[in-house]
Amino acid sequence: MIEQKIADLKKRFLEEMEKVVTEGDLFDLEKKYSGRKSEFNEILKNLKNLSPDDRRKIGPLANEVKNEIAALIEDKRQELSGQTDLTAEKIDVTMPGKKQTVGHLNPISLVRAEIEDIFTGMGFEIADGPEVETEFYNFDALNIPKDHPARDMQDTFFVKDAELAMRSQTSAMQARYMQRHKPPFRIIAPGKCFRNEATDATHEHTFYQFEALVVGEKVNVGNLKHIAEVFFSQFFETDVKVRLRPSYFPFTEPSFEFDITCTMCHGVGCKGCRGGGWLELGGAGMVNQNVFVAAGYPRNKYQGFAWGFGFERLAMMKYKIDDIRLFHSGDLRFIKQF
Ligand code: FA5
Repeated sequence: MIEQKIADLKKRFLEEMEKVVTEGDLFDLEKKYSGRKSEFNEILKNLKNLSPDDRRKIGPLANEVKNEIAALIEDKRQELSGQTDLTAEKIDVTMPGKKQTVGHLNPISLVRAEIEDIFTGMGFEIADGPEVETEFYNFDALNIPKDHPARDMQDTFFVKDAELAMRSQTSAMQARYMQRHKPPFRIIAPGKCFRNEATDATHEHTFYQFEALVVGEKVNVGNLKHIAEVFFSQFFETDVKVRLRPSYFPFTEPSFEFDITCTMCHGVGCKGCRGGGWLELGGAGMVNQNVFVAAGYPRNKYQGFAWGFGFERLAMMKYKIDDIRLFHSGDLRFIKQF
């Protein structure tokens, strides 16, 4: 009799299982067939009232069916939860995306990345130095005499109560680097410089320069000119010629003012170069032997060239920007163009 009851129960369970659609249905079914108050549990509870013989027969059968039901319920649960996840994770690939606003790089950063790219491509290393400098590196090691006007408070920002200055030129990196490295080497040193001057369309109190310094036993002015021409031609993506005019810097001998052919008219003369065909770019020269000595090298063993150009000037030429003050203005109308 009991065997029949168990068989019926199982049959009913299987029939009802067929109809289970949701996790709620399954929950009810589980309660009905294997819950504490289920018919099945009643049967199990009553096993103890059976004769030992019946108990031996019915006990294992009841347990078997009980486990079978539990396993089927578990399988169904897995199946249903899998389905639920699928619907929850459904992605509508046709939905339009959310627009992400992307920031813009300041043209100075663009120019810097490009300069570094071109020079590392030519085997140069990038050197970095402090923006607050000692007077030694900013002036003394550069052969700048104590009474030189650049040391005047009107030109340089000094740090109060300390023999420190805000670096007024990246040339301050020259002796710093040379004290730690032996020639031959070629580096560029890009970075911020500060000068105590009134700002106008072409001057800022805070601006960027990049120093080039190439030292070896046979470095000459021809190397300076050639490397500069290769660099500028790549940077402006056009054929650029370099012109050196005599000038004076305490840390170079000879010293040059450095011009390049106008990138718009290629030297013919146009509005951009005020008809001259040339654009003035910065200072350059052969490293003064006094600088080598200050950095700890023997006199007359090495030769080197150096230059210092302003980033802003290059960015202004490249992107046709007519006021240097725009770079640090924080004006989004400006920055969003890059
Ligand atoms: C120098 O600073 C030298 N150290 C350059 C040098 C290096 C010569 C190595 C020889 C050997 P000068 O003061 O001319 O030179 O500045 C060089 C460039 O820095 C300028 O041509 C300009 O592009 C930029 N610059 C200088 N002052 C400012 C300023 N106030 N605002 C923006 N750019 C500036």
